[in-house]
Amino acid sequence: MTQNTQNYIAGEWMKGTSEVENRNPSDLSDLIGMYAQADHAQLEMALDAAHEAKMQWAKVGLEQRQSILHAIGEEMMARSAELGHLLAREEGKPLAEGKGEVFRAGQFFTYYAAEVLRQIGDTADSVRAGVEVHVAREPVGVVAIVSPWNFPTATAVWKIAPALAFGNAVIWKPANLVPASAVALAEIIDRQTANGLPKGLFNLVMGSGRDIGQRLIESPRVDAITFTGSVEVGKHIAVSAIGNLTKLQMEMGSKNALAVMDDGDLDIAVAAALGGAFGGTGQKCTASSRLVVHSAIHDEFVERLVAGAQAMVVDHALKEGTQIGPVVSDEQLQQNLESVALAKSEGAEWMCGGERVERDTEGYYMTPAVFIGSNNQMRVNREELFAPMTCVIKVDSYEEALATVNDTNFGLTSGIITNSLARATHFRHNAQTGCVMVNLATAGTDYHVPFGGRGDSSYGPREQGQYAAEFYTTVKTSYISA
Ligand code: TAP
Repeated sequence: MTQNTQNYIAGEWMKGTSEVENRNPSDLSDLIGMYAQADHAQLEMALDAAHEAKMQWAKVGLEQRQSILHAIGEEMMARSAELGHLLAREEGKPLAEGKGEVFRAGQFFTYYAAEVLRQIGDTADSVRAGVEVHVAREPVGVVAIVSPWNFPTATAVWKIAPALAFGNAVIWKPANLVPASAVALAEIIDRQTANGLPKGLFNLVMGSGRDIGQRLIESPRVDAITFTGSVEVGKHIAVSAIGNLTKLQMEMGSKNALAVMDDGDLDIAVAAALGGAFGGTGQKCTASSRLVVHSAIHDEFVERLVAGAQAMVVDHALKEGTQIGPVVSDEQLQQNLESVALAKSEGAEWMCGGERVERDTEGYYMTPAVFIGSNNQMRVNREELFAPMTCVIKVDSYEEALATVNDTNFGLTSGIITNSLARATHFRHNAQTGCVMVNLATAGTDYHVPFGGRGDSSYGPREQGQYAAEFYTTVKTSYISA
């Protein structure tokens, strides 16, 4: 279990000038700890250390770099039950989801350990006789990472692992709601300083987004910013980054739709809808908050969906058998209850859930909500919910379903349930999203292939897989006269 509650800067654990309370959203009487908030001077120390350490990292042989990344990943996977417990305690996701997230994050490290050796350049003949051309990728430099609370370990690691693999230094500002899992990860990375990881290559600065986050993304000493979070904060970061001409990558909000066709398998459809809408308590960028359902199977689908939602166990995240934990904070709970009220006021028909519930412990529990009779012009179907809540939109044809799926400012994921190869293929080609799922939930993605969206969902190069090299490296072309 994590020992520290401090920032990790230049390879040292450091107190901040103030502290923030971290409580378990399943049980508000459970104080996880008081966590240090970095001040501006400490951020400058982290920047100094990162610039120095990236030069040392360049001198570390690739096999050693691989072994360091591998060791981090292996430790995360080996300790996924323990670290998943901490994550569940801090963020409120059920134990199995917490463990799964940490294990997957470990796999990111071992995957990027392999990528270390795939960084080979190109050569070309010059148009000039006697001149040879080399094209190589070099690290972009010092990378600022700003991550959200909903997948605190996974979203951070899918940035930290490629950043280090491709030769960069990192300054990580996690969401202030989830400092414990951040510190636990920093402790694992810190252990690798004994194995050659330069001190200062990885730095953890905790604090609020408005203060330390803002200062970090505004710093001219940052070479690249990668952000996952809300569109609102993303747009704000973009203005600052463009002002400094800082390289930028962002993954933001979404409004994913799952289309359920009359020729689809209803068992698959109901399972995909329940998992997509309510997995992660609906607090995920890939959540199926719109279910676009063909009228021919609408009533049967809704009956089974509602029965499934009502049967889900909403309870303390650390209890075995819990399927939906609490939402992360009181602010999020109030926002969710407002979304439920909004759906009702806009004329959607309430079927179940959307109510605050009391459990043995004081926490932020809400039952999974299903609405039907909604249309795609309702605000509730246009704005991201980030809640255990979904709205059914009834359509009469595949064409209407596709048009509805695409009628959004976002474009992260979409899905279709169909047994028609022709429809699946047409949907794959015409859905305006970065990820498309056929006969699967809109959630659940792999780590070795790109992840990202279109529209307001994403900005800049894709994350994950080999595509991450686009963001974490910069290309150098050398001309050599023999
Ligand atoms: P945000 O409120 O946007 O916060 C994200 C991060 O930005 C936090 O670390 C936050 O710090 C920080 N931040 C806030 N204001 C800042 C500023 N002015 N300058 C620099 N950093 C600042 O998002 P959230 O509530 O944590 O997460 C939910 C959102 O993330 C949803 O919209 C969701 O869709 C999105 N998300 C997207 C994806 C992908 S891959 N598309 C994945 C997960 C989540 P604090 O800790 O102080 O708030």
